Amino acid sequence: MRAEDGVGVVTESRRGSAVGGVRAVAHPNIALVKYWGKRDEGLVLPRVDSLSLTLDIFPTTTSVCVVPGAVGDVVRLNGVPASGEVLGRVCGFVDLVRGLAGSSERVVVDSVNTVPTGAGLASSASGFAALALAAVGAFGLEVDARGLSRLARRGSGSASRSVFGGFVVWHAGSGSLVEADLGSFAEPVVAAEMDPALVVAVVDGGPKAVSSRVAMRRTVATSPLYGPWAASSAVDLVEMRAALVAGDLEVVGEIAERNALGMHATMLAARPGVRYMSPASLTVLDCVGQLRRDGVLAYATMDAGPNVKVLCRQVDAEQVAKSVREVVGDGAVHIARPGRGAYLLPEDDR
Ligand code: 2P0
Repeated sequence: MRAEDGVGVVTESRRGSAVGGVRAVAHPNIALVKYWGKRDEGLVLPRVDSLSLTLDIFPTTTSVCVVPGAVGDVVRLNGVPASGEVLGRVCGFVDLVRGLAGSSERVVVDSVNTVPTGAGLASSASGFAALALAAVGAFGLEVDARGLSRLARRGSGSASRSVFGGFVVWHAGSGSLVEADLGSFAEPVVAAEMDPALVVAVVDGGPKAVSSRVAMRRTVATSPLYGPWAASSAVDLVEMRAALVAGDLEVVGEIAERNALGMHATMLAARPGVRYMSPASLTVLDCVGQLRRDGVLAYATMDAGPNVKVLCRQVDAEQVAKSVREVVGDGAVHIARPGRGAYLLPEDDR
């Protein structure tokens, strides 16, 4: 990234080396047209456009404090010092921001994630969106929303979408790697008034057997279904945008469900296959089908894990949650509504 790409120069007066640093909040998002497969791993460039809904639950709050003279970065997640791969990933991201700022100063990163332990929901989207916003503030960089989305993308692809609230599209970018890097950002999409809710059915909160990074790589490299799914996903995106403009939540749900099932089909056909759906996931899918037969607008989507998210109307959310609760046994069920994009906490709130 360069200054002319939406990232400005350091403004000394705004640098966040104050006590407490700069603190930012971001929420998770759930893709209704999925991101699956990278064109370039280093730049985190996707092969497909995706479209998501930012949620109003489970925010991540991250503070970044520049510590002049410190010899290394310190990263704490929920108060516990990070190590290994997680530490490396966060420090690698802060290195990017340091590079933009022309700084070599070290930081303390404190990130608090409110996803309940074992909720089985990815926190990388909210985590890197909050980290990106706090880090650019701490290093005194002027970054516009597009630049922030491109930066968050480098931490985790889906984080590019959590920069914004509501329905969000993430453009894959095209052309050379340099051009695609510039063109791969998220932005809000036009949508008519709707009352969407996502009922999150946690059927298994355990760690996933295969990380989404590894699963994506394997799917692109070996699945004969990946190309056809990517092509159909481009059609899904066009139709999804039209359904959002029309405010037709039924069609939004139909497209989201077919897109997710198609994504899981690409993984099942990878060699060796990756199966995130569990018997309990299928039970929830059956429940969603029954809700529809009973006349309730309800459509399912699933990500790189066994948990199922059910898109419905807010007025039906309690009923959907009750039906899902009856089939998830010990699992938990959460109701989410559209949430806002990443934002800074005011200094007097630090
Ligand atoms: C999505 N997922 O669109 C898709 C659907 C999971 C399934 O984005 O490798 O954690 O850090 O760019 O963003 C999960 O992938 O992956 C994801 P990286 P990320 O929400």
